[in-house]
Amino acid sequence: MGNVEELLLRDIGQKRLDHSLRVADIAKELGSIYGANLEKINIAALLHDCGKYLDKYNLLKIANEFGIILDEIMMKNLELIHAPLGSKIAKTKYGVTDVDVLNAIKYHTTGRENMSLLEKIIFISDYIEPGRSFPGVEEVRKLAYIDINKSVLTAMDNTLKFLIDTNKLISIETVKARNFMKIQEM
Ligand code: DGI
Ligand code: FE
Ligand code: FE
Ligand code: FE
Repeated sequence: MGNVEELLLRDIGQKRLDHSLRVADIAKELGSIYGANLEKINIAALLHDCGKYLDKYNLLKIANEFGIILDEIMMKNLELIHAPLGSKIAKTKYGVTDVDVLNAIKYHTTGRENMSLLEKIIFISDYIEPGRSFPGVEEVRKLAYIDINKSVLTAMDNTLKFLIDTNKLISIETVKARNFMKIQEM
């Protein structure tokens, strides 16, 4: 096991690490298809959930220590915090300096406008890795290998429907990201 994997095992546990390894496998497949840097993909995928290890009390405390500005949506959906927090942990604990990698981690849950290829690959690999069974995931899985933009847009639409159906708040970033992909498509 690599050093990164050992640290991750301690931080996020075996189940989350296994998920991250599956994300990395898919992300590298997509990276070869779309011509992205496989080393960056690997480290972004392995680390994308590195902020997910903390209990809720510590989550808020540590997010605060890292200077993460929490908006009301994040305060009411603590799940959203692990992405920006993970980006900070990737930088400080794992020594990642590449801005594209850090952004892929930061925006892997909500997406954002004008995502880079690396950001899209991490976002969609997280959504389609073989452990996932969301409604509609099969279509997104197929699309990912054919048209990454269409797959990202479809995943975002599915997530928005899911958030409405489960009475959740929707992050502004999630809406902006989806509208951006939709406008590009039109
Ligand atoms: O950390 P993972 O479970 O691997 O995956 P993730 O970081 O993509 O988190 C997925 C969850 O995030 C999923 O249940 C949907 C949720 N999510 C995505 N956008 C939003 C959101 N939740 C809320 N409340 N608001 C959003 O805008
Ligand atoms: Fe995540
Ligand atoms: Fe995701
Ligand atoms: Fe994940």
